Parts: sequence; C-alpha cells; structure tokens
Amino acid sequence: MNLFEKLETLLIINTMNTFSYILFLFVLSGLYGTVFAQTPIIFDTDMGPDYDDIGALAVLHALEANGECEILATVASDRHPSIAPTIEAINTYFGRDEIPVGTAPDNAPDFTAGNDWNKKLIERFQPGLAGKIYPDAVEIYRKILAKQKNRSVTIITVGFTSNLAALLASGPDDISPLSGKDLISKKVKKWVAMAGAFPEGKEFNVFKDDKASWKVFREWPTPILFSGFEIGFKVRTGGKVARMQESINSPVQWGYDYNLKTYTKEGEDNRPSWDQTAVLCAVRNPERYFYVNGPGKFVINEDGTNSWDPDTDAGHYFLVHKYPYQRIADTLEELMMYVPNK
Ligand SMILES: [Ca+2]
Repeated sequence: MNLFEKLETLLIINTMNTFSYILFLFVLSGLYGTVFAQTPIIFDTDMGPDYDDIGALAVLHALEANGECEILATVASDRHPSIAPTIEAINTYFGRDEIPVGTAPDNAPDFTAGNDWNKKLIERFQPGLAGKIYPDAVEIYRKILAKQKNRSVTIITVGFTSNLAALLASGPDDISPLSGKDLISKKVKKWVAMAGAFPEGKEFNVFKDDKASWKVFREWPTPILFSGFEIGFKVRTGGKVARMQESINSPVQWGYDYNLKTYTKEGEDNRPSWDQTAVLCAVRNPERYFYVNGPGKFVINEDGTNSWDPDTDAGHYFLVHKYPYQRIADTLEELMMYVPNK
C-alpha cells in the first residue's frame, strides 16, 4: 500500500457524504502528483558483457513500482544482436513490455560475454525476441525527449557513451526542429553516469568507445553526476538474488545464479554493484547514501583516461563513499529482489 492508498483508507469516513469525499480525493490526487512527482527516466545500458546491468534494471523497475520514477525508454549502447532483446525480456518480466527499446549506432561496441548469458537468458525467458530488429536509440531519444516537459528528464547511462554522442551530433528532423544539443538542453534535467574513476583513472564505460566519450564529456550541456568505478566496486550484491526460488521464473534470479557460477572461472558469492549505484542515485537523493563532491570538471583525455579539475565549474559532480559498504548493498539487494505481481 503506498502513501496515497493509506491516506485514502484513512479518509473513508462514514460521516462524509459522497460529494465531499470525491472532492477531497480530487484535491488529494492533485497534491500527490505535485509532491510525489515521479522522475522520468531514460535508461541507457550495455547489458553485457558484465551483468550488473540486470541488477540495475531490476532496481529501476522496483523504484518505478514504488511510485518513485517512470521509465520512458530503455536503450542499448552495445550493438550485439543479443543485447536489446535481453533488455526487452527483463522489461517483460516486470510487466512493462511496452517500454520502447532501442539499439546503438553502427560505430558502437559490439560484443558480449564468453559464457553467452544474454543468448541463454533470451532462449529461456523470451525466445520469440531472438533476432528481433530494434529502432535506433537516437530516434527513441529524440521522440521521447521532444514530448517531455522542459528540464524534466533524467538520463542514466550504465554502459558506453555511444548513443549520447550520436544524439548530441543529431540534427533537426521530422521528430523535432531542434538539434540534438538543443533538445538535450531544453528537456534533460541531469545525466547520471556510471563512468570514470575518481580523482583519476581509466574506466571501461569511458574508454571502450573513447571517441564518443571524448565528444560527450566536453560538449554535454546539463549537469552530470558520476558514480565512479570505486563506488560500485566496493558494494557487493547478487548472492541473495541468486538464491531466490527458481519458481518465481525471474530472469534477474536466473541471471545472477548463472553468472555468479560461470562469469568468472572461480565463481563468486557476490559481485560489484557499479550500475545499481547509478540508478539509486538518479532516482533518490544521492546524499541519502553518499557524499556528493562538486561542482567541478570531469576532464576527459583522448585515450579514454580521466581526471578531475576541482577549480572549474562544469556542472559535474561525483559520489564519494559515506557509509559502510554493506549498508548500501542491503538497500540495493532488497530492491533487486523485487518480484512483480503477476
Ligand atoms: Ca553496464
């Protein structure tokens, strides 16, 4: 029962006549919409080779079910043909198969894991999606952004920057008279990126498509919050998810169970939560869980390495650990274990 339902229950008072009750509910629903506005989200994921993206998408669906966000679109930043269907299979499990799914531009990374988990997940849960052709992510970004309120949308990337570079480079078209950059400036509130290492380093999501990152991090027109390598690396989750009953028939449970056993040679009990930390801090106030450092400037180099310039305000921020790692792990894993009503 959410807050609105609780309030509603409290208000079913016998003495209230029908008209005043309806009027009261009407006012209350308006207040609810204003005070508890859901964050509109576009989720941009490589969904492979690594599998923390499964956990991140599960967290996002749990937060949506809890009334905290609205998932507008889910797009792939990896072109491999098994990536976009994996995203759709997970959305379908959560009862949200109508969420638009898009795929990355031609020059984006195109690969998946050695243990073939994407293909196996599709075969097991949504075999009909194998080989499905998806629209370009940039087209989906432009269509969705054009329809949203000004400065309302939060973009979450937990993979490469390929789609955002292509969106930035896009020109006016039938969808919108605005350039990609103008559309972003007008409609996007912030971008939360699992990217980079702080105060300096070389991180996978940044260097894997270094050309795209070189463009995006120097030209992006809205604030960016970074959840760097060192954040999710210390937060270990997945074991409890893997041990959930198989009878719930969940691609999240299966994905963690299979991958914890086979993704690395040694097998693992738990694993880093890089992508889930970004989702959590995009939807909820990040200061509930971490310190937020900034503003400053994320300095990107052409070889995909990065550093941090604290003396320039480019509207960039990064997370810093604040609590014992297990406290964040518990919050995330509870969300990852959300099971939708069938
Ligand atoms: Ca990822």
